[in-house]
Amino acid sequence: MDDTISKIKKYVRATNYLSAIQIYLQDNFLLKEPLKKEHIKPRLLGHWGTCPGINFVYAQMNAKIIEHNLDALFILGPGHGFPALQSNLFLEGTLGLYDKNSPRNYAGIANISKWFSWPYGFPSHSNPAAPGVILEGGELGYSLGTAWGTVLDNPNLISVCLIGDGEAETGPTATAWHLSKFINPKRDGAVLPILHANGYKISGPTIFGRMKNEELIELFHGYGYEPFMVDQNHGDIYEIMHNTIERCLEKIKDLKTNGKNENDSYPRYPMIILRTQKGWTGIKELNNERIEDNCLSHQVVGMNAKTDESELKLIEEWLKSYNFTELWEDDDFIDDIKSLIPPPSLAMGNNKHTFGLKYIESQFNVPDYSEFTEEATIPGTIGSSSMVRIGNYLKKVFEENRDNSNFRVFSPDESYSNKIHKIFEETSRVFSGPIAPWDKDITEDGRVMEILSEHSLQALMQGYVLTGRYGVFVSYEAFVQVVSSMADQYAKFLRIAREIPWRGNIPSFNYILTSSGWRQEHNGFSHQNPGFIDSMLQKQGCFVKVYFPPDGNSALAVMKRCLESKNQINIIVAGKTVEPRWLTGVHAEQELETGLAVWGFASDKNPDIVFSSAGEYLTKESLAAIKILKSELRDLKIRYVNILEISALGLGNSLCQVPLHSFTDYYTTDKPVIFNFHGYPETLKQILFEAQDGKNRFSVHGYIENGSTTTPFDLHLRNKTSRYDLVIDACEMLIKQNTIDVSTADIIINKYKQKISEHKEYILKHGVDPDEIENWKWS
Ligand SMILES: Cc1ncc(C[n+]2csc(CCOP(=O)(O)OP(=O)(O)O)c2C)c(N)n1
Ligand SMILES: [Mg+2]
Repeated sequence: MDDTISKIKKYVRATNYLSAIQIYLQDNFLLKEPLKKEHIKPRLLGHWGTCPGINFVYAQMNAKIIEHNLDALFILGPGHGFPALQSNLFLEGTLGLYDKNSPRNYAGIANISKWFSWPYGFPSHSNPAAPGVILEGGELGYSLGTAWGTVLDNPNLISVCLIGDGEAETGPTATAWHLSKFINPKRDGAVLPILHANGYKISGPTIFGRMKNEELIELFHGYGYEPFMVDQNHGDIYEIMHNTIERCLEKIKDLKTNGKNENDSYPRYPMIILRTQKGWTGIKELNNERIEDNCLSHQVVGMNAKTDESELKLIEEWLKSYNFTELWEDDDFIDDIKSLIPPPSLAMGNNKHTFGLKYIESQFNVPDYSEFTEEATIPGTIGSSSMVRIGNYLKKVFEENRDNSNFRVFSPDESYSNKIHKIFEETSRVFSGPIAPWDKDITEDGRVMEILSEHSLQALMQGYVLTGRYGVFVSYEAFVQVVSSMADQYAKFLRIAREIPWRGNIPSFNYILTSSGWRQEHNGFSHQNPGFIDSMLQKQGCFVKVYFPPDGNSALAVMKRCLESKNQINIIVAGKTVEPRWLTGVHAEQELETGLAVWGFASDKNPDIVFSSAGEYLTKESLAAIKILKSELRDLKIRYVNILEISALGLGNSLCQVPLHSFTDYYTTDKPVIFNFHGYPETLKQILFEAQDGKNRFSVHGYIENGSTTTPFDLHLRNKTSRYDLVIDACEMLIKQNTIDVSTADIIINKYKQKISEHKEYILKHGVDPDEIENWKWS
């Protein structure tokens, strides 16, 4: 063992050196000549403090991977420690496999150093261009949840997750500790969480860093883990870590063989609390301030090295302290170090699970949905619930992939309330804790992840799909906003990953946003927020697609399309209430081809005005408005255009897949268009911006942040998306166009203004919408 420990020490010395030179040097990489100012980069960028701990863990894991042939991947929470990760990828040779400029020789060292944090070079944080990386590490908090997602249905995988002690203060990390309670030791792999208690974050101490060892052990024991302390103050930390990882691996093996201990509520997974000094082995003191073992080592130490002789000297002494030339011979690392490099198939940076579908052999069956479609040949007559349709279909998806074990649904306690509970005829919610006889649809081998933490679900699903499996995240529309920022980080990761040729395809990340604000009139204002799609539609290109199926049949067609797609973020906005059916399965498929369609049954040739809508509730109001106008103005010619899909590129899927039909094919060149949009009007306006032709002919209605506990129709009135508001708007537009005269228009406008005030009186008195609204039908 002494021999292994001494090799690990050399390995870490080498990676510490490489981490540091990436931050500082643009030349003289092996310090063959005395360090001069011109060797220092003009702009010093990077984070040193966290690097030594990362290097320490990576090297220790390599020794164990070789010893036990482990299938292990590495998830780095503090992605700002990228110089360390890069050093390890370089040393183990993975980087050279994917980047021809970074072979394991002097030219490779020069390349990673010169180009680290350099314009058009390597980014400063871990990123998708680095092999093995499946987490954009810039926004902290998501490593642990992502790691648990990777091991679901991967029984032999161990995901080593290094969590910063600052990162551990975040909400998403706090909740992710609980994810072990949804892990089935036999069916799933294991995460080995390592809390990197280096004591500091950017500019101060961390909560965990200042807790006593006993307090930390009690905390994590209470969370359901078996915590192991690895502390620099307890002896040779290299030896302690080496032995501790061994004990953790034994513990994981024991859990997999024997399941949870009968004294425990949940499977008790091991975790490590690693106390190292922040900036360990770096500059100890500068300007009479403590640097090593203090937050001042967080970023670049000696920022003035290029101009200040004494700082330059300090840096030279520090770099020389690693004696790198002793670790490097014949243009490669010495044998002691190379002996700790796992074979490429086992190297953490090259772990097959981190390449999406590239090396994953399992099949995923996306079944036909026709058996779930409903009769809709007479549009608008009978009702149906999109979410119930989707639930029926998802049950079949589970059925058809029973043997593949590569599909899961992720939902914050809402499978029932979001009406997809049909899936529980095929699977159940997973829970590895005690299950009471009266608990419904909960087993230890279910495939539905229900934890009331959108953060945990988002992270789990990221880990799951990035390792080549399939999923659907079903959320209340208003509360998916909780993970807006995470989804944004994921979108950034995906956007770059799509351009990296050696990364495999990734199953799409599918969201279903339901319990729409338009039918949250009973829960009130807090439950009304269509903002998630707004931020996601800022993502340029066509890898984020938002679908607004207008009814149950189209919801089925969209769901299938999303499950089949790759490398996208799909957002389906679908209601759960019973609403009119408009499209047959065939019509739904046709509309899906273009993403928007003129609905013939509601349209005339050569229209005077166009109505257009996205979202089932808004579609119903638009069609009801058309009916009213037709009854008031018999000669008026109207067209109705349904919008099924939107991306940042515009309405419809045209630019992404099929040739773009001209915008004017749908919306004419000069006629007024009244949009009724599910989300904020501004969201649609930003997409329509390029279509604006200066004629002021577009009027966009949508959610304008007026909500309360009220009736469904009153929500439309308050937001001016009701049929009456649309009729009034249409008349005003038609006056401007001289299509109708002012006096005719005024009569209609006043009539529907009157209707609006009568409605308020009616609901104040009766508490519900009038029958003509509640039971409105198209025909
Ligand atoms: C969610 C989030 N908030 C704030 C930051 C800014 N930030 C970057 S590094 C850092 C400190 C991280 O401390 P820790 O997790 O302990 O990492 P380490 O000590 O290993 O560098 C902070 C607050 C961030 N990246 N993400
Ligand atoms: Mg820290």
